[in-house]
Amino acid sequence: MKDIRNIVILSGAGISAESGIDTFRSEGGLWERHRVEDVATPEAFARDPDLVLRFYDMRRAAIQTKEPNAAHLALARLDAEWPGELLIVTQNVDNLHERAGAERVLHMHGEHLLAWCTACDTRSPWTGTLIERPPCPVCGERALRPDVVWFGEMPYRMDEIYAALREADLFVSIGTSGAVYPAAGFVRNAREMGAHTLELNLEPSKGTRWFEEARHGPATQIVPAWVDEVLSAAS
Ligand code: BV8
Repeated sequence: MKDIRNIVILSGAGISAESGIDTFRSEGGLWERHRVEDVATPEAFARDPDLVLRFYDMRRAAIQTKEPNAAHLALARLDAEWPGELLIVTQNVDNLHERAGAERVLHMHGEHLLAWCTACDTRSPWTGTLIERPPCPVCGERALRPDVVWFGEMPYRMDEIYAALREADLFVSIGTSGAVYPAAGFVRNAREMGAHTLELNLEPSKGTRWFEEARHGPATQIVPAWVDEVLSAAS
């Protein structure tokens, strides 16, 4: 731990599971009840916008009734106390990292609580619904869509992510199945750059073989324990 200065953390749906937010691939998960190609692709939005807008209106409402858990709070503490570089790259579109107090957070797949106007290309804070086609607060056009990255679309701020991976001494993946790219490839990028790699997940992920170290269990247990370890080693 002594020579660890720069940390990159990748989080997925598993870190928010114990806050009551559905994951995608687990028993009864989102992708069991909805076909990805029906609700999370630009083609689906063109084909049946009501189905897609209702899907995201439902999830946007749901996350606003949930609270950050001990794993989110532990990462917020690490963000506040870690003396070196730290970047929390999340695949999650919920805002529980920020609600827990974390600041160095990057949403590579977008955010539920933003609406993107496809007419004037601005993003506006949004807590309500989009199904009724409300006007854009900036240009007035009724051209708002969820500000999330759908399959086949380019994730956000990839340059910043690759730059942080290049400088990372430690790459930690939390609560993700490693099923979706380019996020699932970050462990190999980090490893090629000489970073130590650690998986914290309920069970081995699809990419578990790429990690030098893995700890398995509920995020609310294994993440606070790991953060205590890291901060006590740093002091
Ligand atoms: C792109 C936003 C071009 C919307 C999402 C290479 C090979 C094969 C395919 C591809 C490839 N490159 C690109 C593709 C295509 C595709 C892809 O990966 N398809 C997969 C299905 C094979 N990727 C794309 O289309 C991406 N765009 O590639 O553009 C490009 C190429 C190169 C470089 C730049 C651009 C865009 C993908 C983004 C799609 N949008 N989300 C929304 O949320 O609705 S993806 C969405 O699903 C999430 O954001 C997340 O990324 C993914 C779900 O994964 P997880 O978060 O891991 O959740 P999951 O349920 O799967 O797993 C939960 C894990 O937690 C489990 O392991 C479980 O054990 C664990 N867990 C559960 N409970 C707990 C726990 N752990 C701890 N504690 C607990 N309590």
